[in-house]
Amino acid sequence: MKLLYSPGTCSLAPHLVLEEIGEPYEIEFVSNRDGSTRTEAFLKINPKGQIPVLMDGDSLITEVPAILFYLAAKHPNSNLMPNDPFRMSRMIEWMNWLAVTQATAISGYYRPDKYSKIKERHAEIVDNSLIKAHEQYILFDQKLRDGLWVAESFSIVDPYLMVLFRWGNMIGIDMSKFSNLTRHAHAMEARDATKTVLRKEDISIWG
Ligand SMILES: N[C@@H](CCC(=O)N[C@@H](CS)C(=O)NCC(=O)O)C(=O)O
Repeated sequence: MKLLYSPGTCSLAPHLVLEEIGEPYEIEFVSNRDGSTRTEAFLKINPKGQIPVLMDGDSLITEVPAILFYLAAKHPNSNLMPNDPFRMSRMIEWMNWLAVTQATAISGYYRPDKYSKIKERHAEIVDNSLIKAHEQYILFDQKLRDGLWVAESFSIVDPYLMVLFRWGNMIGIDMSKFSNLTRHAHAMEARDATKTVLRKEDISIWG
């Protein structure tokens, strides 16, 4: 299996899950910043022009949630998905929330040009992104008050939440005021797989 990734981006979530599974895998750096995701060769791999991409033999998988579900389903012994219907629905709820609402909100902070070609509007888009992201972190923190992990036990959505927590630090939000999210980030950081991947990507959760 090979993951096309760029340090600290959303590809960090599948990278963490690959490491959790503990079987050999490869990673290949494709920058999301220097046009590498827009080359003819890359667009043949992913016409959406984005990482992450997971390659497993002839199977090619894109979109963070799809990659995470693929990895969990392919490695049932790793217990990375709950069987209980309610806990499964909780995991999917968060997966959707992170991918659709929060990652989209934060993309406006980094890439306001995707939302308007008019440069004068970019500062407002960045401000709105920060406001929207902040609102979601408040809700995440409230929802996480009943337990350490999102779906009672550790699952594929927890690494993804850690990625989005890290992004909060990166965009200058004071994440320390979210005590439940901070506890979750510390629990993630304590895992061997997380330590290995943070070292490989040469990044920190804290900014
Ligand atoms: N919905 C996609 C989002 C992927 C995405 O936004 N990837 C970013 C890095 S986090 C990227 O490759 N950006 C380059 C670009 O959009 O030009 C997913 O869940 O995988």
